[in-house]
Amino acid sequence: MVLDIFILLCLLVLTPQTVIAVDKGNFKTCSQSNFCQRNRNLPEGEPRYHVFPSSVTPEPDKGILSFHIKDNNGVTLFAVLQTLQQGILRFSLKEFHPVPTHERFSPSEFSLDNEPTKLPFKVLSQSDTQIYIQNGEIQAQIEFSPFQLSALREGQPFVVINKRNLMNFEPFMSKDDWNASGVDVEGTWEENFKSHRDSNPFGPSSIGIDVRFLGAKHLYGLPEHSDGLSLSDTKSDGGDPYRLYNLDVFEYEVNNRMALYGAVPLVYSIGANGSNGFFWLNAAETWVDVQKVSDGGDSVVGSLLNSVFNSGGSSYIDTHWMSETGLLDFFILPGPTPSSVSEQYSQLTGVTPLPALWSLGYHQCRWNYKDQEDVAQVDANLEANLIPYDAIWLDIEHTDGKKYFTWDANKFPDSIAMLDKLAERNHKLVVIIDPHIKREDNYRIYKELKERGYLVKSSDGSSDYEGACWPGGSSWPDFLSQEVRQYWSECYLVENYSGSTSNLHVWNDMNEPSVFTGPEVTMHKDAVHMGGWEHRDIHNLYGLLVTLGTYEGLLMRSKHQERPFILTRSVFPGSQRYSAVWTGDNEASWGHLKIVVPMVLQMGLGGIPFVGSDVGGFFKHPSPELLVRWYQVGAYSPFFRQHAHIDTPRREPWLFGEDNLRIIRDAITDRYQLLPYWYTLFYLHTQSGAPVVRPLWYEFPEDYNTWDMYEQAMVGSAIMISPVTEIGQASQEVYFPDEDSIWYDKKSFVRFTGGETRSVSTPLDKIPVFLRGGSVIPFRMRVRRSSNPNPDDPFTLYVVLDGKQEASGCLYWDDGHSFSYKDGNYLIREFSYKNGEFSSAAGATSGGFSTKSWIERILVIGLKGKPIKVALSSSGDELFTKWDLDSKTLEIRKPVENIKTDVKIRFSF
Ligand SMILES: *[C@@H]1O[C@H](CO)[C@@H](O)[C@H](O)[C@H]1NC(C)=O
Ligand SMILES: *[C@@H]1O[C@H](CO)[C@@H](O)[C@H](O)[C@H]1NC(C)=O
Ligand SMILES: CC(=O)N[C@H]1CO[C@H](CO)[C@@H](O)[C@@H]1O
Repeated sequence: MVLDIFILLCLLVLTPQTVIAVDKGNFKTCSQSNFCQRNRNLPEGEPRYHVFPSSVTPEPDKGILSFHIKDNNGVTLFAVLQTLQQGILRFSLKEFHPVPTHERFSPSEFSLDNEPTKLPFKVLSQSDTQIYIQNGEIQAQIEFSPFQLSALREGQPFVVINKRNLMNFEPFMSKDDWNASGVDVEGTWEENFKSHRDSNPFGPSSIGIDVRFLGAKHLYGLPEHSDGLSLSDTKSDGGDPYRLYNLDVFEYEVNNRMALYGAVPLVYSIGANGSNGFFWLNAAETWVDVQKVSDGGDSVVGSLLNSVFNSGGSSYIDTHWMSETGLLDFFILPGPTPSSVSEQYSQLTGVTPLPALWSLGYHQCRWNYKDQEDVAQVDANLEANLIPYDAIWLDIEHTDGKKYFTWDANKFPDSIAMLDKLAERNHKLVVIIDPHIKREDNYRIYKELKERGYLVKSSDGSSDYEGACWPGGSSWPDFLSQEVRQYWSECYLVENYSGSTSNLHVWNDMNEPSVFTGPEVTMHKDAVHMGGWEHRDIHNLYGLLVTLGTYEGLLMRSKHQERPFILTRSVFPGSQRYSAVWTGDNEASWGHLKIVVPMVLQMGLGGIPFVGSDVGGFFKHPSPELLVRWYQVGAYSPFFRQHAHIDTPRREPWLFGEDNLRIIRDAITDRYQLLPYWYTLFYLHTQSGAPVVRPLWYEFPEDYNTWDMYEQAMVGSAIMISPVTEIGQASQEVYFPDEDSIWYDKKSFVRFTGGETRSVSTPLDKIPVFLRGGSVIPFRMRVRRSSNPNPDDPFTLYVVLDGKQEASGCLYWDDGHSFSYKDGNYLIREFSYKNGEFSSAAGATSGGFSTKSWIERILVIGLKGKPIKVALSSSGDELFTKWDLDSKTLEIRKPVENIKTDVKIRFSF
């Protein structure tokens, strides 16, 4: 039986052409999920939870306020409110009495970067009905009956929890007690979906809460969905809530709230109260309803109340969070700006450490480069066609029978020679390593995992869990266990991974985990992990755990000398610390191209900045026009890789004629020239958690025209992209945000005024990219074979002036691959132009990196007029300049002999 289903599913998976779109019947709707129904159908406004006033125990010095909450059935819950840094509030809830029959899982250990710092609070008032405390600039108020928690700033609430009394906490109890409580046992205790039965041995234990964002007009976040950026009202359109349950959704659709590969239960609001965040820390299946309420937004009174954020009066957005099980644990991030929300979130879950510079270059991938000869050909063709690239990739066919950490000896007889040959020209190899392990006794890794009891167990708790994936019958390592992760890490050591060298890097795919024979193409929820945890408890965390094991392995391999590069498909809060991510198995269609920017933005807001899409679309064959336009989007995505399904025709850039090749090469060239800027943005991310590519409203929260935009995006704070995502589009409307801003076309330097929408012509070779007045942007114009053949190559600076004839910006630089920056081996340059003087100075924390790089060119864009003299301020020595009358740009040649030299240049008019 199992085999039949397996063969059927494999056929489906292997012959995509026969299937036009996602088979929705394979995936649950809320009405097919018992706990989602139970929570979604709760009556609004019926008080069910009350705080015992006498149990309220403030411990202001420790930053902990604890109390008991009683439900209507006499169950007592234990609640803790913690006051954290930057006004962050953390609330958690678990059973107290009666003693639960099972523990609740918390992913904190893996998701949180550190134990958050608790700060002392002040009790402002306390009575029999409420307690009111102060945490930095934020207040928290708990009302006792019914239980309600509000977060306030200057005494004005911005987020209210349990306003609608949708809080729900199903305590773990025996089957008899559950039955006695009057709720149907059918479907609550065990559940069937298609041919799959979930034994749910511990019974219902779902949790839920409603969260109101006062004054909010839009909510964003909840990656991963193939949807626009501003979350839609899930209650008004009769559809399902947003679902967070990591799944391998074959041929996913765009504009859809179905679950995808990753889950980050985090939202940002924007509106009258600026921007606030809410982070629900739970690794079980989760659904989130969104309801937008606008009362009086358009009335006169409403508009009189408008703040600088032009809120539209007293509108608000209600959300309802529902998880199948786990600790009820959430954080309120007070903002009040989008960048403060992302900073607060990154303080909790960490940041992406500085990536290796090469990983920001262009990646050439396909399922599959057939053999060593094929790899050599592709490498030679990239070089012959003058296309810089950093890595070539191998998909599952490189292995011996889909047994990872092995090679197909016929196709790759000398993988080490291949790796070394690539390394000679500074190219890398990335290979796929998936977590499904072929059940074959002569496969050493399987044998050892099995013998050591390292595999996930099936619901009986003793036999190894079995399912089908690429190799056929497979089992899955139990990555929840530190010992198992340690084993997995060691597999990456060069001495253990035969045919590998340190030039091999890693791609962890199928880590949702994808199980072709499992319910919804994933692991059964009643499968058992170490410590008796069910897969249900940890599901959304599994992919992160795989990358954690890999990350530690790659660190170990280099003896902590080299920054690991890992690409993952599945993510959870904290994944950003280990891996880059791509948006999974998309398809070659204009609709999928259009959804790339919002998906990249969503992931970045979710704290995971290193993200991109399969250029060209994974399934199906792109037209040359679609492929070219996709390269133009890819070149401005943080992660830039072409990839394609095994059944598609080859699509390397030189296969589409000279003109298309030239345009694709230009896009890739743009990427390489801007690498210093990209690298600096990743550095800035490590400092503040700011996404690298971000929504317009993130930079311009007060320009409400941007709040509903997602096809345009900011790359850092200095560059705006408005990529073409429609067929035959000869021109497009571009909105230039912020009426105080000035913008310049990146190539022609044509000037645009902020606050206006303008039509821009978009022939195929045009990428609409605009520079923001007020910025200094570092480039390296000499494009080589890859990102790093000549570390001493010079920099070029674009000094892009704003309306006040000012600009500022910075450059972060180091060796691009090691951890020596941690010992101060880096440089930071601060650039500015003000009062007619350009200056390059060491940044406050500048380190001791030594380099021969110099500044070969400074291009000043937006000068009011041609200066009569440009000279070094110190010596008065005049510099060689060239004024371009058409574009009104001034070029200064070879102004600085070393990038590290402090210099001031005086402009006389
Ligand atoms: C639940 O309890 C009722 C009696 O209250 C009993 O008739 C029924 O069989 C029980 N159901 C289950 C599934 O235990
Ligand atoms: C890796 O190699 C070491 C040393 O040769 C060995 O002790 C260890 O068992 C190997 N581990 C794995 C997972 O292959
Ligand atoms: C802190 C703050 O300004 N809160 C406001 C949030 O929005 C609502 C509705 O507009 C106001 O009533 C609050 O005062």
